[in-house]
Amino acid sequence: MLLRQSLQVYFIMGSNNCTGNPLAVLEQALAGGITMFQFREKGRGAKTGIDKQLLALQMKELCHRHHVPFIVNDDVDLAIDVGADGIHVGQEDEPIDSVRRRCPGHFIVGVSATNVREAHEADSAGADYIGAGPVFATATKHDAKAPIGIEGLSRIRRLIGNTPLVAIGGIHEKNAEEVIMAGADGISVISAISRAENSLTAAQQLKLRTTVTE
Ligand code: 3NM
Repeated sequence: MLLRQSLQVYFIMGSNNCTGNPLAVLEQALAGGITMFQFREKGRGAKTGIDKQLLALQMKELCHRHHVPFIVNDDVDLAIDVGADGIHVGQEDEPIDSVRRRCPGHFIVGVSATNVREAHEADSAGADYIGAGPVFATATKHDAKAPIGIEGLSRIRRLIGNTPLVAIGGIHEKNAEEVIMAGADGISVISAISRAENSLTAAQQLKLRTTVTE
C-alpha cells in the first residue's frame, strides 16, 4: 500500500490513553480497519525500559498480523530495536537528518508541524509524511499549540504540494470529512478510538468518513 493510503486512519496510542488493556484496544482498532499505528508511550504512568519494549513488540506483532505499519513516536532506539516500520518525530525531538542516519533505509520518517514554516522545513528535510496540527482543540496532548483550523491545514497542503499529509488534534467521526476535504490524506486520532466505547466500530466509522468516492 502507498504511504498516502496508509495515512487514511492513523491510530496513535500509549498505555495511558485507554482505560482498558491497550493490546485489546489495538486489536479492536485493527479489526475495525485502521491503516497505520503509532506507539506513543508518553506522560503520566507511561511505561519505560523493558516494559515499554515488551509492549512495543506485542503491538508490532499485532499490527503486522494485519499488515498495518507500526511506527514508534520519538524513541529512535526503541524503533530500531523492535524492528518498527518507522519513526515519528516532533519539532523538539531528534532532527530528521540524524534520525535518517541511524535508521534502516526502509524506515518511514514522519515529522510534526504546527505551521507552514515547520511544514516547509520538514518537507525540505525529506520527511516521508507530515503530521499537521492540532487542527482542532484537543484534551489529549497537554502542551498542544493553538489549533490551526481547517484553514491552517489547507494552507499547509498548498505549500507542501504532493507530500503525504496527515492531520491531527481533536479529530473525530463528525469532523473527519472536512479534514479530508481540506487536503489531508488521512486523519491521526488518539481519543476517538482509544476512548470510544467500542474501538472497532469507531475505527470503522472513521474509515467510512475518510473514504473518498470519486
Ligand atoms: N499531537 P486526540 S495533537 C499527539 O498537534 C498529538 O502535534 C498533536 O489526540 C499535535 O486525537 C495530539 O485525542 C493529540 O485529539 C491528539
